[in-house]
Amino acid sequence: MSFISNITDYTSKEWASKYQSTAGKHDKIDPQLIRFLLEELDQNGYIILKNVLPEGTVSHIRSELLELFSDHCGRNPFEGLKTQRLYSVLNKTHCCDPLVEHPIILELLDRLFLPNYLLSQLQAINILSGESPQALHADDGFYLVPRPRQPLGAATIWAIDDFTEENGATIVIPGSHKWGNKAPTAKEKEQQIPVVMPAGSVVFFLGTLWHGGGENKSPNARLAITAQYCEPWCRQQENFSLSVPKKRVRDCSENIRRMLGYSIFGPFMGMVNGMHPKRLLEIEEDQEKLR
Ligand SMILES: O=C(O)CCC(=O)C(=O)O
Repeated sequence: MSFISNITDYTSKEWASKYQSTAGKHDKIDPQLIRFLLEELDQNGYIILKNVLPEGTVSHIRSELLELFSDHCGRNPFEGLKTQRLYSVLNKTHCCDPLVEHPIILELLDRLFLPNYLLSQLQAINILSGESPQALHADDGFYLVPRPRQPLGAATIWAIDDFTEENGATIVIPGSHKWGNKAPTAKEKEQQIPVVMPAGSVVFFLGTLWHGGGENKSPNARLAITAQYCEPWCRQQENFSLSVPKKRVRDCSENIRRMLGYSIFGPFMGMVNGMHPKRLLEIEEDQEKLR
């Protein structure tokens, strides 16, 4: 029994025979563009892709999301006392799905993380007029692996309204993804810049980058969608196994099902009753046919 000659032999083996992995099967993007973006990402910790979404898509998403927010704002300054957050987005609308699985984003994630990386959370964030700046943080800081290190997660923030210096554009500290465990000093905070970009654009950044929501000094709200991703062996922030019913999962694309956790990280992390989790979707489908 010596097929395991080192530790990666163990984790790279996928035993599932019926449910072959669908990782990396999305539309391919020009490799030169991806190489260029990865270099910039390595240098600054973030990249901005401008005008990715057509205007019609942006206005459809805006009107759908604005219907779904309640009047409630955040419960603490981190959530934002003048910020509306829409959680459990996948249970409420599928209008953000194309953003979650945008081919450029998946192509970048394919290069950064192991196959069958996961969606960690999806939410819409509406920063209202008068909101204060959010505390700067690094999204994968809850994985208690000492820094500096490779990111264990990455995030997108899609602008559904224009992001401006006045209306709460996300703030980033370029290069801070390379820092150690310490938080930014007052001097280092002087390097922070707002991610100014038109509606329909996206900022993609590594989980190790220091960033936060900006102060909204404008009279209008700033709407955004954030999808965050993590390595396939890390715990997701949103407990999708408990929160998204199988019926709802079946309405999602294969990419999204895989990223919700209907996939395994070799040899068998993510199993259900010793089997591939996709089997659950099939069982439910079969039961429905019998009804
Ligand atoms: O809304 C933003 O621009 C950033 C929000 C953020 O980083 C967070 O809520 O963790």
